[in-house]
Amino acid sequence: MSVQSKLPSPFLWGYATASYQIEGSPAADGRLPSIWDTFASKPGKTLDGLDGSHATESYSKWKDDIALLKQYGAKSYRFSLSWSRIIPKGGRGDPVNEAGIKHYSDFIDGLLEAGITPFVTIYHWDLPQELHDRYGGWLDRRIIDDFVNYAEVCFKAFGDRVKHWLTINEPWCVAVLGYCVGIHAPGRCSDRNKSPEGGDSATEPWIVAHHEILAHAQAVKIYRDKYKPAQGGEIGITLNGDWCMPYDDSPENVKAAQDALDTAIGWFADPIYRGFYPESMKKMLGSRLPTFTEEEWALVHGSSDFYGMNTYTTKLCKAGGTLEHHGLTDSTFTRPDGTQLGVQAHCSWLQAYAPGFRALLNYLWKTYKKPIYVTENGFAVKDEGSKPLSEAIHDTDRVNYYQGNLDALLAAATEDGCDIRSYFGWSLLDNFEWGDGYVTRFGVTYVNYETQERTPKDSARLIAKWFGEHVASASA
Ligand code: GBH
Repeated sequence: MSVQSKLPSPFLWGYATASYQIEGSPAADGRLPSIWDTFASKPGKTLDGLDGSHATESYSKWKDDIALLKQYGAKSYRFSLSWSRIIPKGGRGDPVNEAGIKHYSDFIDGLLEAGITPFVTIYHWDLPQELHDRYGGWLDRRIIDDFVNYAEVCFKAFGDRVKHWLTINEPWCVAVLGYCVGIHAPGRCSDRNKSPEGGDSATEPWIVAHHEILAHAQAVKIYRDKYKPAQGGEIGITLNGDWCMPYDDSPENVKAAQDALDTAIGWFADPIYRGFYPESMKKMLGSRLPTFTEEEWALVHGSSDFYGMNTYTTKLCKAGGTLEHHGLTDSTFTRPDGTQLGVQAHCSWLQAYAPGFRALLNYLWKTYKKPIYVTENGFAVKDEGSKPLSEAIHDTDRVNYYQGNLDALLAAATEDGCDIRSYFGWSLLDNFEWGDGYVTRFGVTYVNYETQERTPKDSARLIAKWFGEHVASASA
């Protein structure tokens, strides 16, 4: 195979996880609850009624996780820090917890000793409960200064060794799932049966997103001004977003696909990379879309060194939906001729469709003109959780998903000219899948939650082999 048909070296490939989904040990070393501890412990909020109290016990088993990454040949590991371990009450006037810092510091040293580059998410959804109780968390502007203070504690403690930072994971999910649909913490929405504490699905998601964007941008400014000159790392945000294809070539469905992209991705990416909001969102929301001052626009525009891309699937979009968080569009996986777009995953929202992954890479590269870090991509095999281990580890649908998407990534990089610098599979381990509890499994490693035994699935071998064959050698 010629050099041109390989990915450039170094290419950061590996796996991603998030603190609340793997760590367990909720009360260890001074940690206090996050909104996810509170939410998941309420009846009916997770499919199996379980929360993250144990998960994969990675807080105590972190050396096993590093050994597994090493065994898989991973070059990089994307993980998130638990705010509640580092500043248990969360705020800028609250004490910093040295034991929490030491844990992550040791972990980072362990990764580096194993030759694995740490890729660190500062916030992956586990807000300290105290900040929610104090002023409503992301609903209040005070969150901006508290987030920036927390980020600075992280830069100071770990920035000598961490050169790849992500501020916030999937701000869309925080705003929409947490404050509009109410299926993620803190579980707010307009429906008082689901959210007796209050909530307004028509206004709160847009306010929350506004504060997320400002908190992200302010943290980036502080990093660039005070830490980057000496530490020399890079920083950005990571956005969820699936490729949106028109259901057919009718003009209204072509428009629907763009409106869906605008709301899924443009809501955050347009302000951050282009300095404006999508027209479709301004039209849809009017005065409910919070505006930025000129000074804030200057802060927000350009506030990400790269495009952080989490993506899983492709949707066929149709005009005429009623949900604003989908840009007033509907979507389906069933083509006009009745066939399915791809192989169905365990979760209803996911089908495998590699051409959509390639198309999205191209769209993001052309639209936002930033190097792309693929920070999450993965698949949950249907009914994997009810199969015996001996069957579950032969995860053919996941193998095919990764094979297809990795070939698509290579084509996007080498044939289409997209600048792609990382690929993280979601996830290293089966883990706490938020509202799905432990029912849905995304790992390339099977986890027995009774014994915490870890067993590699076929997909882990496929990915190691694929990258072994498709990254240019360092000297080339
Ligand atoms: C990621 O989110 C998360 O970062 C990660 O923590 C998680 O474990 C992983 O994916 C697997 O789920 O049709 O309105 O119900 C994935 C992004 C966006 C996927 C919302 C599900 C459902 C939208 N998610 N989507 S809706």
